[in-house]
Amino acid sequence: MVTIGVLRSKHWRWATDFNEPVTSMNGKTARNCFSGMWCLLFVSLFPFTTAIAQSPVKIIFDTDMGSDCDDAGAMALLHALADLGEVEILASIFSSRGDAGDNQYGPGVLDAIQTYYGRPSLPIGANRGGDVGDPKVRYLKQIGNHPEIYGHDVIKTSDVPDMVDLYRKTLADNEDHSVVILTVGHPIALVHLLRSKADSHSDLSGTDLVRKKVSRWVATGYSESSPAKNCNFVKQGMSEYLDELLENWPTDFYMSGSGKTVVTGAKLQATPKSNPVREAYRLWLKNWVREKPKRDGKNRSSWDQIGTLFAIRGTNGPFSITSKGSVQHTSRGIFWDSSENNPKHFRVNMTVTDQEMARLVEALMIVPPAM
Ligand SMILES: [Ca+2]
Repeated sequence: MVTIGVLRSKHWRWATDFNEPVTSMNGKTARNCFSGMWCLLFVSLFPFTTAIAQSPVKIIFDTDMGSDCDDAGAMALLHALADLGEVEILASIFSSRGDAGDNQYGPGVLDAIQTYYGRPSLPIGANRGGDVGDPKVRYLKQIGNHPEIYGHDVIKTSDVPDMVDLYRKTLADNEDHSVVILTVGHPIALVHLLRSKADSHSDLSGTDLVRKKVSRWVATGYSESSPAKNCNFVKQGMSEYLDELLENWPTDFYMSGSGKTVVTGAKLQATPKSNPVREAYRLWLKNWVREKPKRDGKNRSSWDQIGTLFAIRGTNGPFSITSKGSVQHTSRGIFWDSSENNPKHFRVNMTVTDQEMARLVEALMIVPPAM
């Protein structure tokens, strides 16, 4: 509990306030708090449950579950923070190619995890297209097609609404400027959302609906200054859509690129075998107990958990923001360009060591469901 609650302050601020140091209740910045004895004092004086003073962040979770296991880890962290009252999960979206093969079972994995955490009715939407997403997945059918183990009832892409339909319904049903969109995979759904027309959910075009309802888009991707062909934003068919998305996206956009050297997952072995997140890691890492050294033993990188943590805690978590700059896309890939300044673009930075972040992330990944 100490590890989980250590960076939570009730003074929650977003957007323009990001440029200022966030002051916690004892007058120290979040970064200083984490690294010193102030942490222990803070947690001692303010138990975690009493530190939550504001409404939970409303999130649509958009994932390419299957090509890596950190998506499953991010869902575990997301649901743990939902159990703690920090986030309200509005819907989940499987936006990787859902047209054929094992990718069809992506929605089944989302439902299995949501059912494990006591949210079996949480809406799921899926990509019916086949041009964006990793065709190689390691655990979708093995989990999604086994409701007798995990107790879920959504199995395949054909069991759920189209991703754009669910996006539009969810946005229309919520207050203006209240929804955070979190993508931890290829942001292809957002391209089609912006292109969408008025329908039974809303008279607004996709772009106008996003402008009215969304407060910010947080993405896991890449934020270094040298161009790279990032998996989420450039590879697997996404690059041809990216310029259109970056040019037309109407709200603030936060890019989180940290996580490669923050390794987590081994502690999931202590959770029940009925935990589908545990199974996702076991299957993705293939031989969980006898791991390949390059994957640092039993662990895996944590890009998606870090983006998720930021989407919920912002600079009240172990993060800072770079506001001057812009996400750029060229034939060499994407990068953070400090010489350009797009006022809607923000780069997310970690303010703690890899080991400190790993401890926080993994502690959240193994919290038992609250039900
Ligand atoms: Ca992912």
